[in-house]
Amino acid sequence: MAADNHLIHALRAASKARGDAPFATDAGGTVTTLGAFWEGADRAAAALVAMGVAPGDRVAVLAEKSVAALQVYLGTLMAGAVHLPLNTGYSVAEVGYFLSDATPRVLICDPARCGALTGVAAGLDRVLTLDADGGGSFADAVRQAEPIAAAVPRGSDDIAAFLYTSGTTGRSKGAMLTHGNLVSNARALRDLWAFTEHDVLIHALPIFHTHGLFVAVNVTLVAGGALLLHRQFDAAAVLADFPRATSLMGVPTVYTRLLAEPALTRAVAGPMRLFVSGSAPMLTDTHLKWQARTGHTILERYGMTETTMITSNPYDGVRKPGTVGLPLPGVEVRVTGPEGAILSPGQVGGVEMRGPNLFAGYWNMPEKTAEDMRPDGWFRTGDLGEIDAEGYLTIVGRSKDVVISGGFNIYPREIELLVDAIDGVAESAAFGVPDPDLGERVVLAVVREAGSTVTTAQIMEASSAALARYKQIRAVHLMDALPRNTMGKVQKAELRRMFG
Ligand code: MLC
Ligand code: AMP
Repeated sequence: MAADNHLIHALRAASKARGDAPFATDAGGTVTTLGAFWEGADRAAAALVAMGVAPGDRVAVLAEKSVAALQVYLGTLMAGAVHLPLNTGYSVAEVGYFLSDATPRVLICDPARCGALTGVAAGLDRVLTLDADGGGSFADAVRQAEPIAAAVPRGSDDIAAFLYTSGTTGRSKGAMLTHGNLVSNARALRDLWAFTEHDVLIHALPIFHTHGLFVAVNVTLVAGGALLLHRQFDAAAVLADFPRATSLMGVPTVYTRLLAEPALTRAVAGPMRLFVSGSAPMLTDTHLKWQARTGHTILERYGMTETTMITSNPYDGVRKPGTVGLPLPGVEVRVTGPEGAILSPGQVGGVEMRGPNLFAGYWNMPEKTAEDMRPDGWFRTGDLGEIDAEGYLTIVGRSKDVVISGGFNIYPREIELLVDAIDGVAESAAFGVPDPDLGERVVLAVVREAGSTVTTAQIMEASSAALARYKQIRAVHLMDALPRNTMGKVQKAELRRMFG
């Protein structure tokens, strides 16, 4: 039996004896010290245990970014339970799927969303509210709880979190991440990116994904640094924080939107220490514009939900625009051909990785896990890439049919299944086309049944109710037939060429 709680031990070590140091400053300027932050997390843990949450139970959270929401994350870990964050933009039907698949014991949700979820949350033990200003029934329970005496012991192989990632079949898969996965990645990134207790990170990303939670929050905590919390990304507000920050993490859209701000100058950005980008490919053009405007070279890294971070450009050393850098210490990366042969530098193939950051598998989907995980521990990422002579990886495409819009992944199959079910639709194909702001946006080609009068507006309307906003179809094109190859497979590249 583990004597300690592996992840909490790692995340909390740098806070010891620094209780008065600032940890989080929210949009209203309220500062929470490290001491107050952890005390709140201790109380959240006790409140969850008092509600009957036991080791291994899932605690689902659908809440806006706030200090209290971060305390729920850590409190859940301290209770020995599994953190299950959900995108606050999910539709009721989407949330219903996650609740039925992960069967959490408790759901903590934004009061604005809770009412509509009554039906889909009916099977849960408890549904509690938490708003971004620290109110709600869960917040009340936290205030009344005595701090937990000690975190429930958990070892490195115990599950810390479920993060849902969309699937090629249209059904999302719960990636199970262990305490060991998250500890190894947080420490590796802290050391690689030289994060210390003097760092102040601007945090304007959602906290229901790897980037905003396990990269931004875990790295800051493990280093003992501080966060400037933004409710959501607003370019002017982020820029206004540069003088009191050291670092920023963003998806490429964050950087292109900042570049559109006339106030972004070398003088404003100069004192910052580090700009990190990831979650989607950054154009070399954006790298070069950022260098010219600010004098800084963006540090691009690459990762995914199942693996957290895999590669990173160096902090000291050459950051090569267009590449995602070198494998993190302890992580192995290789590129393979269709038969699994390892390819030489410069050859394009499937990117595979192996390391302490690789997840434990998909919840309740052993067959899906086996599809992507080789018996010797190598994981097929589904990305296509090449490694250069110096070991830098470049992502050149994806073998999986996914659209990445503003750093959010969208699986076309999920949209096609919905649209195909609309009366009058014979078949559909969803695909991504380039978008100057979001990188890619979703477009749909539809073939109607003979005699059908269903309109593009009706198709957009029928699908929008069931999907989170970020997955919405931006344009519908009616066609007589979808372009197919001789195997009968829809040619999405051809559709992109026609409508891109
Ligand atoms: C918002 N919208 C999007 C969208 N974000 N549509 C498509 N793709 C997106 N990413 C919708 C809104 O609902 C709105 O719809 C309209 O687009 C315009 O909204 P906006 O106000 O301009 O967008 P904004 O809210 O500013 O969001 C843009 C963004 C955000 C880029 C800041 O999408 C974001 O925070 N992305 C980060 C995602 C992320 O953290 N990914 C990491 C995954 S982890 P309407 O119709 O209402 O006007 C991972 C692993 C790794 O990938 O390596 O990190
Ligand atoms: P997700 O499944 O949401 O975690 O998204 C992971 C995917 O995002 C990866 O498989 C890549 O396709 C993509 N990705 C992440 N970082 C980068 C990057 N720096 N460059 C290109 N693609 C990236």
